[in-house]
Amino acid sequence: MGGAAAGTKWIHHIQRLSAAKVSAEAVERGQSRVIDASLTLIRERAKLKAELLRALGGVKASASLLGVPLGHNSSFLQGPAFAPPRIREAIWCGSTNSSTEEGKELNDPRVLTDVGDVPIQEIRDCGVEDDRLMHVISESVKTVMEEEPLRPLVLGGDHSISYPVVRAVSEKLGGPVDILHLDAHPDIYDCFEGNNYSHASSFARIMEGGYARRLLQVGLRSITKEGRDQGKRFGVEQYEMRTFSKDREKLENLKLGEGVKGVYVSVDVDCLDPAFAPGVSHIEPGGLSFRDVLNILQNLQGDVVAADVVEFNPQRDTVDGMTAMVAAKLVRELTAKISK
Ligand SMILES: [Mn+2]
Repeated sequence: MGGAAAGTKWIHHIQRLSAAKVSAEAVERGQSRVIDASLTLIRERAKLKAELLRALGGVKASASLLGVPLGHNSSFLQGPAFAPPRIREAIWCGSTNSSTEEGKELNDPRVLTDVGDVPIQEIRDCGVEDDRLMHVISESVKTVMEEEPLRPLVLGGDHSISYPVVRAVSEKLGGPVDILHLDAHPDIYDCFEGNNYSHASSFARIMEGGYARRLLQVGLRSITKEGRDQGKRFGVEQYEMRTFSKDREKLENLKLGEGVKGVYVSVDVDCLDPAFAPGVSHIEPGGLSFRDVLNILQNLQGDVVAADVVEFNPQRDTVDGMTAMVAAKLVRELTAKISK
């Protein structure tokens, strides 16, 4: 599976529908109904979870998992579409306990809830194109934020989903956020292989949209001239692995989000060295250790309003699901940052 061929594998159900002589009006009607039902699903789940927290009282912010099983905007493998259920399974794996490192109890619904997945495949099955699909993802995120005190902790999916998620967070909060982006790649191509929504272009869309004031990219070690040029163009603070030992002290003591609407954290699992996380599409040696990432996250000062963990590819994981556990621990520690 690779390149354009992979991109066509799941899409264009619309062609099947038109081959079956379904009218354009009927297709449009079907798409609208499916999208309405999808948003209703998320809205009702979010409400269900939030009602309990509001009744319990005293919760200022609570992480709520929202799965976005989307893999077709990847330039290589599409396995990240299968990640959300594997990450959930690993979060609750009996091999470990339910506390975060600093002692928050994940079994407590005031700390962590789950509103399920955006039904990406079902929406695409009725021929919905990406402009509209991205809009549905944004609306789903806003729907979760509507239900205070829930804050979205998004399970990808490939990295293309960060664009509609950050857009929603910024629009909902009414201004830009600061973004801490951990990744081997800057994902800031103007357009990649003809796809504006490519997982390699999501941060170009975010910066163009004005959804971020500061964007800090950490863990970079696969960056082209265009990646650096685009970084300069958008004023991105790019921290490359080759200078990490020099930058470490600064990155392990970050203070972000002052004067803006908060902090968004986007973690591409491939920010980690493949020794720690082999289950990713783009194996890129020379990365961060898991403890480096935890030091950066745990010491981060700022109000984390939402986050995502993306690009875990279960189809490339070890047989014992090691990377699933790694992704799950990232989610657990991000939960600790968000919930209060
Ligand atoms: Mn990456």
